[in-house]
Amino acid sequence: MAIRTTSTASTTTRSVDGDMTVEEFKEWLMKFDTDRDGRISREELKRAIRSIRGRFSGWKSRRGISYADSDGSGFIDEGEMDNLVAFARKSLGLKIVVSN
Ligand SMILES: [Ca+2]
Repeated sequence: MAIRTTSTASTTTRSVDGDMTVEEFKEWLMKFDTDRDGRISREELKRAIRSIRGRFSGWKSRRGISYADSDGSGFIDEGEMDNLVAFARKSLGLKIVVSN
C-alpha cells in the first residue's frame, strides 16, 4: 500500500493517475517490454496493468490484446500502439491526451 505525500512525490516513479500524453503512455508502456523485442505481449501488458493496480489484470490484458492486435500476431507492435491507447482510455480509465 502506497502512502502519498506531496513532498516525496518527485522521487517516486511517475504517477499514472493524472493526465498523460500519448507519447508518455507509450514510453511508460515500453518499460514493460522486458524481452526488448519492441512489441508488447499479453504477459507484458498484464504487468503494466498490474503496476497501476488495475483489477482483473489477466482478463484485461487479454481484452487489450484482442482489441488492439489488428493482425492477430498476439502482440502489440508499434503500428498497433494507437489501438492500445484507445483501449487504455476506454477500459483502464487512463486519461491520455493528444499532445501538440
Ligand atoms: Ca515484448
